Amino acid sequence: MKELQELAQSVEQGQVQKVSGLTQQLLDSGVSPQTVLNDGLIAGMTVVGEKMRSGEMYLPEVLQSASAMHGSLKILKPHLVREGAQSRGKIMVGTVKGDMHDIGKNLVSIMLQGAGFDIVDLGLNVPPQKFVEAITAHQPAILGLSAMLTTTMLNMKTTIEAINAAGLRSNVKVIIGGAPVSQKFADEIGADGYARDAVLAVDKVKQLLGVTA
Ligand code: B1M
Repeated sequence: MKELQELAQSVEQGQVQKVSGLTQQLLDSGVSPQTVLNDGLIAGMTVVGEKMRSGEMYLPEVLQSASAMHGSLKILKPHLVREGAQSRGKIMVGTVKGDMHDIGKNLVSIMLQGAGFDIVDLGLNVPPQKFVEAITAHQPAILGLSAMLTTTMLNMKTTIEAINAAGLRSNVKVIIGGAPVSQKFADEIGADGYARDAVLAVDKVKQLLGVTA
C-alpha cells in the first residue's frame, strides 16, 4: 500500500509531523493499528538500523527517526490499549543501565496494557539498585528487562543478581527482550523467560501468570 510505504520512508527521513499525520490518516481510512505499526513504523525503523550499521545514517538523524516513531506511537496507543478493562496484574518494565533505547520497551508496555495488564515503567538507563527499590515499592508480578546493545545486555545479569542479593527473586518473575538477547542468554542469566517481540512478550507474561484468555 502506497501510504504505508510513504509512512516507512517518512520514519526513515525523521519527518515528525508527516509521520503523525500519515498515522492518523491510515487509521481514519480503516487500516489496522497493527498494520500501521508493522508495515509502516517498524519497516521504516529497520531501514534506519541498516543505514546506521553501514554508516549511511548518523546519530542525530537516527534520533530524529526515533522522535517521529514516538509521536506516531502516541497516536496508536489508544487503539492498541483496552481502556477500562479489569487489571490482570502488575508488570514492571525498564531498559537496563547504560542503554538509551526505549522504543521497543515502550511497545512492549503498550501491548501489555492492551492485554489488560497494569504497567510500571521505570524508563531507560535504569541501574540494578533502582529496579530493586521499585520491586519493593510496587511488588510487580513480573519484571520485563529490555536491552538493545551487546554491551548493555550484560546488565540484565547484574540486575538479576541484585534482585537475588536483595532476597526478592522469589517474589517476581523476570523476562527479557531486545535485539541482542535470546532464549539461550535468558537461561544463562537465570531469567524466567524471553520474548522476541512485543506480541510474544504478552504471550510469555500470560503463560508465566497462568492467564488463559
Ligand atoms: Co542505537 N543501536 N545506538 N540508537 N539503534 C541499534 C540497537 C543497532 C543494532 C544499530 C546498528 O548498528 N545496526 C546498534 C547496536 C549494535 C550492538 O550492540 N550489537 C546500535 C548502536 C551501536 C547504538 C550506539 C552505540 C551508537 C553510537 O553511539 N555510536 C548508541 C548507544 C546509546 C546507548 O544506548 N547508550 C545508539 C543510540 C541510538 C539512539 C539513541 C540514537 C536511538 C534510540 C532512541 C530511542 O530508543 N529512544 C537508536 C536507535 C533508534 C536504534 C535502531 C536504529 C532502532 C531501534 C528501535 O527502536 N527499533 C537500532 C537498529 C535496529 O534495531 N534495527 C539501533 C524499533 C523497535 C520497535 O524495535 O527496539 O528491537 P526493538 O524492540 C523490539 C524487540 O527487540 C523486542 O520487542 C520490540 C518490539 O517488537 N523487545 C522486547 C525489546 N525489548 C523487549 C523487552 C521484552 C520483550 C521484547 O520483554 C521485557
